[in-house]
Amino acid sequence: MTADHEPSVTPPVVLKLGGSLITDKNRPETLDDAALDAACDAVASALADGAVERLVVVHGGGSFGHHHASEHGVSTTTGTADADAVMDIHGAMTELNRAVLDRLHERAVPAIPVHPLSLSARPAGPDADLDLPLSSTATLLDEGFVPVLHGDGVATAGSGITVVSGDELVVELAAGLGARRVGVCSTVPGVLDGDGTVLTSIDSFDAVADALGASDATDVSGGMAAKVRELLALDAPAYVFGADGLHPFLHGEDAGTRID
Ligand code: IP8
Repeated sequence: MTADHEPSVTPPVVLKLGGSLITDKNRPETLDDAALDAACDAVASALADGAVERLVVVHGGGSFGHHHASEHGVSTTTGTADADAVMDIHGAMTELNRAVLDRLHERAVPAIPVHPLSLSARPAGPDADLDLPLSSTATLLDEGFVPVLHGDGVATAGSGITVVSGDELVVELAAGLGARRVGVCSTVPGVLDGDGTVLTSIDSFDAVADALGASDATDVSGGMAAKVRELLALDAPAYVFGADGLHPFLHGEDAGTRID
């Protein structure tokens, strides 16, 4: 970065790396080294070849956050007032975040952590939107960095600390930053119908509700149905894809299931 760096006006791409992709979700606090390396390779090459100018990365919890959240009985709707429980969950997520950052740095990606627990809040009321101030992330983008957020604990009016999922963060970031494309990369090749076939596109929740099952490992944030619901609410086209879809997605091509 130089002192005369001109902020770009190109809207950012928001990419979520699912916790199920980058960790071994069935073994506590274990990375999936090969998958994380491959994802970081794809991100680094898309930035290096100019396919993506401005990128925000969000990662999920996988066997880091979900394991601790589940042990302490904390979810997106059930909070805790126990500081030790919060530190277990947040500590595991910052450890995973550090691993993601390290691997991006090894590939010369200027990745900077943004920890939602320190920024964000859930106001009172069942329909209240997550409050995620975006000036830090927007300024990091303008300064040429790649902000890396993650599912985390979040201060919640009347409930102590609950979980904020990476998907909620993706929705807030995409809407608030005016993202041009949103990608959710996980271990499945897209959103599957009842026969296990990847749906090419989804434009209404009701049309696919029956086909969407629950996540099969510990996931306190709701699985695929919740993801689709949240992504449908966005203006920007969103894509759900597996590891093979990351390169095409970052290069502006369709990948997995398009949701809009
Ligand atoms: O894996 C949840 O994020 P997600 C993070 O995106 C924690 O649902 C703290 C369990």
